[in-house]
Amino acid sequence: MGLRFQQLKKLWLLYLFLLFFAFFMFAISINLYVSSIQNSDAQPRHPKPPPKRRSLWPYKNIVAHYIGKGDIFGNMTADDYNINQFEPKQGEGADGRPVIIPPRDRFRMQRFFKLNSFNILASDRIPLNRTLKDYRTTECRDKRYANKLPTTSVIIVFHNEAWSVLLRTITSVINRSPRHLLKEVILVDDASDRSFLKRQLEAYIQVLAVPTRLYRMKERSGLVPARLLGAQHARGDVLTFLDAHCECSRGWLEPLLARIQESRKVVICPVIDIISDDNFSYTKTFENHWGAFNWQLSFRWFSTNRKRQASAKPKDSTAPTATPGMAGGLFAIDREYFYEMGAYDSEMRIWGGENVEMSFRIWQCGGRIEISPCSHVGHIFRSSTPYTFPGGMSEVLTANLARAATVWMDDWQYFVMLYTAGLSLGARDKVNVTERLALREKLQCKPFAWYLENIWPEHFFPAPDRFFGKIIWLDGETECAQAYSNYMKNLPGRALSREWKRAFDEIENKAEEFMSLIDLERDKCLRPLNNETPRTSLHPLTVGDCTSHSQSMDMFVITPRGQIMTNENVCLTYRPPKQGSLKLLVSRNATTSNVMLMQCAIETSQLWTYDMDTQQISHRESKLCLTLKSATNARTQKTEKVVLITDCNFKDITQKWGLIPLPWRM
Ligand code: UD2
Ligand code: MN
Repeated sequence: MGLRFQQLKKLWLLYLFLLFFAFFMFAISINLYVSSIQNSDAQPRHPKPPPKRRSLWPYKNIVAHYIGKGDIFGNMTADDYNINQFEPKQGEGADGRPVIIPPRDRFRMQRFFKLNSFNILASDRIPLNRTLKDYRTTECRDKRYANKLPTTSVIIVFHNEAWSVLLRTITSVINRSPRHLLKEVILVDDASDRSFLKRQLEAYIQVLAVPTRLYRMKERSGLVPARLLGAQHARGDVLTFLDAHCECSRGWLEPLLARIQESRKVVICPVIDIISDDNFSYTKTFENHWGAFNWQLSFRWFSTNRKRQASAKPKDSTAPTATPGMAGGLFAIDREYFYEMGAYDSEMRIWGGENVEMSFRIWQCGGRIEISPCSHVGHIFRSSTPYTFPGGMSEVLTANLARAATVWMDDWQYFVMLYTAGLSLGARDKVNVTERLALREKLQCKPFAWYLENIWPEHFFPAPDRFFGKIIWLDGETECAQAYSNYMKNLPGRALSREWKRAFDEIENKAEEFMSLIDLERDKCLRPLNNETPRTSLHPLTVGDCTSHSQSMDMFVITPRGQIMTNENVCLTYRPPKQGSLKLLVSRNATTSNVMLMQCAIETSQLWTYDMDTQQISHRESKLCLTLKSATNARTQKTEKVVLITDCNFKDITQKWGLIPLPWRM
């Protein structure tokens, strides 16, 4: 009897163990599955600004996002697609706090994520009027605005937006805007097919405290045609555009309207805070962010200090900052000025490009774009697109970008077409932009060169007084390296000139010859050590093959002052390793290099000189030379070639570099 009991007990234990093990494996596989659908990468997408937190280094780049590929709705059914599970719980998400989904709902949460590319279960638990903190600085809170400000129509366009998210956007607009300033809310449905966005939405908006009207596009067109339809019906003095997944925080509207009252030629944007796509927490971002575009014309945030050009008083922390580019979704503009300036390019479809076009157009045609630090609006940044892209995602996006580039970028249109994935010079012939060119003529807009020089002087694009091309390592053996060294060594007066400009001019004369001599297999070009885009943090450098990767970072722009820049606003930077916290950063990169690619700033650590006589590139301040060395990777313990700076020695073959220009304009 005692024996049977013992055996039974063992069996039970085994059974329990197996059960536990099976559950464990199940949980792991679910997790793996979910991360696999969330991490796939493909097309470029809008980046979110970084949350407000301290960093070790004052300049940093902003993480960008990539759209997941694959079929959008996976195993979702029509019911899943049309179901509205909004069920608010008192106090959930209050003050912008995150929502925690109970374990029993985790699987459903992951399954439904794909429908909107955000965690709809979290949103469905938060009341429409959830509280947020006051994200403004004391100065902003204390600022008094005139009682009589222009009125505004808030225009929200959407395609298949989730119910709770759309209505929370509208509710936050109504609850946090002074009633006398908010003329109306205008919704434009870009041919959604979710059932709750039909009658149910129509009925809901009837009872709102502010007149709210809904217009529908006859067929799916994109955010530009939808916003144009909304604008047509607007009666407020100012048009305020918002995405359909935002939350306006306290005091968001007055600074925008006040700035337009001050100057009707200002297009004014709020600070865009982050609503988490995962738990719907609201995170404040830095107020001193501004934006511009990379070589592929994707919008990017930057955080280096800019002069607050908008204000007469130099130290007014409430004054807006001028920004060369706008994110595109959230801004206010005087209604008449919107039309005077050519509204939008109505040929732009679905998504993308319109923010590029508007940024260039407003600045080049005499207006301004600014960000008001006192206006905070949260936006859900998603890492993939939840909706369909009729016409194909890259086709639509490149057609929109080709229109913007052809109309506004003059010589630089060739640059973006040559070096942008998806665009080619042929893209130019496919677009008909006659009307937009006539608009540019009518408004007597300034050239793109003016925009770069005056509005975005920190830019990292090529320019007539800059070098653009590859930096090749002159190992002394390849034909190209030899031809280059010989040419340089025989230039009269070369030893006296340390001017980059002189070098650029001399090289330009021989550009074609050097380019034809480059041997893609044997010549070695300066480039980042790792293959990823050095957009975030710091990246060590090496030399590698000189193949022209369209998006890669082995193409450099050198300014006459000696900044060596590349795409994404990163610059060749001297990082002395023994400097307190800097040491930590360098060692995290797991090599011993003291030269990195990192965000450009006007800094002596980023200024270099070129000696035509010895073909050395040296760091101006320390007078150390750029050298190719073998180093041990601290993490992998492998020996790899890294570029760093060491004492100069004109005989040292590992210190010789050549500039090979690439064409960038016609
Ligand atoms: C950003 C902008 C967005 C727009 C876009 C470039 C922010 C916060 N957002 O991307 O406003 O400028 O860059 O084009 O700056 N929509 C339609 N029809 C469509 C596609 C989109 O109505 O065919 C709506 C959509 O429901 C949303 C808005 O347009 O309300 C913007 O779309 P998004 O949120 O997918 O764009 P986002 O934030 O990635
Ligand atoms: Mn959006």
